[in-house]
Amino acid sequence: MRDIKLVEVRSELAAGTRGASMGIDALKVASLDKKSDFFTKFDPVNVKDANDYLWRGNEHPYAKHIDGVYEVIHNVYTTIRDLREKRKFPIVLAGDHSTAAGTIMGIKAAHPERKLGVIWIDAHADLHSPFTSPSGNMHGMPLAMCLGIDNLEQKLNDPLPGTVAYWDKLKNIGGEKPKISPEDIVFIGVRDTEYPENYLIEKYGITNISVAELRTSGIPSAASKVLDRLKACDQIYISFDVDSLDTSISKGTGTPVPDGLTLSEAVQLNEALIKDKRVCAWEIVEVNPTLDTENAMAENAFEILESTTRSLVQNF
Ligand code: EXY
Ligand code: MN
Ligand code: MN
Ligand code: MN
Repeated sequence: MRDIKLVEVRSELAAGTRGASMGIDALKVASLDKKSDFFTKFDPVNVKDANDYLWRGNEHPYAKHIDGVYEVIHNVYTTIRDLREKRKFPIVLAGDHSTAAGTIMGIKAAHPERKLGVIWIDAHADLHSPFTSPSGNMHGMPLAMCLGIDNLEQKLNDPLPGTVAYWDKLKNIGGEKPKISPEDIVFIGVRDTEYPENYLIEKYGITNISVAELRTSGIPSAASKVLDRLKACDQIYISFDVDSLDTSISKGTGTPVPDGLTLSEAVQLNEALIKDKRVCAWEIVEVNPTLDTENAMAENAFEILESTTRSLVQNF
């Protein structure tokens, strides 16, 4: 496990429901229930969250707690940048999905010369900005942050100047330029989007491999199609949002959506994707044990974490 570094960030400022910050510890409880020694093999880095902003009230309509979200994303960015500069492979356990923006910014800052591809396994596109978000929950915005996109053509909201100032600061973490390009994103399982996101997906021709397509083509060929779509990329980051899974597995996540991946599809998919030598970081997010009486989501998420890491180690 010499090159893998476990990174924990118990963020929950940007989720719609409370409890995502406890997802990491729910994973650890699940590992004990499964009598696994997984967590004994790592000395994790714990990134400082900013959840105390939840008690300060929110002055930012359309981008809730963006001041705190900026802080935690910047903390993730510096952590990931430093790890990647030391050529470590970060496996990131996070709370809400907003902090994936920091992971992307950190990966890019360490090797700006390398084209970065993103495989986004999620029920959602997470392409909103404060100008378009229907909820103001920033876990729906990480990809727009990294693309540097405001999407004013689809403007729905009028964020305050102070909110826009923070949004601009967020987009410029790790440098002014966009960290990724739309053609370097591949969605898998995205099935719950709003029209401002559909507009961007359409405008940039972003590929989305649906659950149905995954089933028809089979995981191995779907995985190679995804990796081939990113053939121009030198490095690839995989972001796994547990709400990509089917709601029959568990409701233990903030924004569950029916007709998702089965556990074995998710295991096989991540095991196949992570074998590509260009993959440089893997992240799992949005486990919320407060929404799940028997911790089923954490148990399934842990199985995906453990099998994906095993596949990675076998291919180092
Ligand atoms: N698109 C919806 C919104 O922006 O409010 C739902 C976003 C859910 C985001 C979760 C992390 O994937
Ligand atoms: Mn997400
Ligand atoms: Mn470099
Ligand atoms: Mn999601």
